[in-house]
Amino acid sequence: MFKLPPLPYAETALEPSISAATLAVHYGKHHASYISKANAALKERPNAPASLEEVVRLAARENDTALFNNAAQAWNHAFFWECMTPDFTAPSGAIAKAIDTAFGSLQGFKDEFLARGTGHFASGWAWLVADKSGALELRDLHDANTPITNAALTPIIVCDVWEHAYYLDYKNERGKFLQTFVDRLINWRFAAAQYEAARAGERGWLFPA
Ligand code: MN3
Repeated sequence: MFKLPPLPYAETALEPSISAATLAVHYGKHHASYISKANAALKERPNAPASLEEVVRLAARENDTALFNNAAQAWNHAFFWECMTPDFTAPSGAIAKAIDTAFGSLQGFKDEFLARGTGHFASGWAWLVADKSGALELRDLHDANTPITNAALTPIIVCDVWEHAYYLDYKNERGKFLQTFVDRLINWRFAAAQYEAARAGERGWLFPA
């Protein structure tokens, strides 16, 4: 049985970029529901792995759609909360260099991430991922899909581009939400720790057991 992990900040902490009303529903209802539905699906699988990461991979391998969708959404949302902070941060050190190598500059990263996220059709997630060599790239994945099913990739940053992530605050303007995300919300300390894990061949952030 998995529990809804605590948010790493108060529901009001990201205002005005993300309102408490959005977080109350997004975290307290949507994320909580993915966890309870994943737990319900796991009742059908008495020998399921103990870690959510392994549950997601098992469900993907076996095409167990109900378990995969809910377990992956439970994981993706917990990771997404960690990718944001009320304290303004900026990339420095190794990840700053990797951003410059992959995108030309921080502005280049912001522009490409925004274009990926706004260009993504319908529900999904905009990811910054690293491979084992430390090269960064963007992936936009549909619905519940997640890079943790790809052993070659480590997730660095994600932004939820499902409408429930921004509709209360930005209505239909996903681009404005993504602009705020890249300009103000990204937790570059967390991103740097993920990046170091990727380069060291370590697992990075894990869903709380
Ligand atoms: Mn969501």
